[in-house]
Amino acid sequence: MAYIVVATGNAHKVDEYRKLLDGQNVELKSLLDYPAWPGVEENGKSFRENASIKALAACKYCDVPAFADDSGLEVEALDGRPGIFSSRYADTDAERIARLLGELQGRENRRARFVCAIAIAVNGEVIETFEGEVKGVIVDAPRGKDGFGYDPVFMPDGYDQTFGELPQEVKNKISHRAEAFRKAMEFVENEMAVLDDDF
Ligand code: ITT
Repeated sequence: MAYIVVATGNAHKVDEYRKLLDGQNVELKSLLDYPAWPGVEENGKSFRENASIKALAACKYCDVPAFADDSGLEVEALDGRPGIFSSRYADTDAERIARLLGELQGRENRRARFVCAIAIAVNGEVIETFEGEVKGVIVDAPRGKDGFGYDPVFMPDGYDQTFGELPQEVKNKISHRAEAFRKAMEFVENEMAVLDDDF
């Protein structure tokens, strides 16, 4: 069976992608399967740039088609922060959430969106990037134990539960990652003739 590498060391992302790929005739590996992976500096200025940097580095290192996801939370009242620095905002998920809630204390505007950029790299080249988003609000205190990152404080529009409370199947239908991935899959299916040798 053909396999593809998702250029992430984040086990939660791998889990979400594995479910999104359910039923496809492709095996998913991640950088967790490459313990000697040296890492790559995410020094891009946008989600798309960072996704491209990660996808390209993994494609070259693993010598197979790779895709990468750079994602994060943009908060309106913080002028879009933490944005591409969502992972680097603090050391642990609990600290990231505590810092976010601290910065939002007393702010009326709780609007935020999760963004995900996916880049696909084949034969040492980034061939396309895709973006997805999900809009919602930041709640006052963490709710729910599911998901990862900022999930317990993010409530998507149209729901009264956070991503930490909603079943993973629901998050995987409406999330930024799911939307970007749907676009990526559509592209791969349409371009299959070109990519057939590689996928
Ligand atoms: P890789 O670079 O190895 O993929 P990472 O976790 O560092 O792993 P990013 O650089 O893309 O990934 O940072 C994304 C951060 O944004 C992530 O660590 C979370 O804090 C947050 N984030 C992204 N998607 C999320 C989601 O679906 N739910 C909650 N938080 C999310």
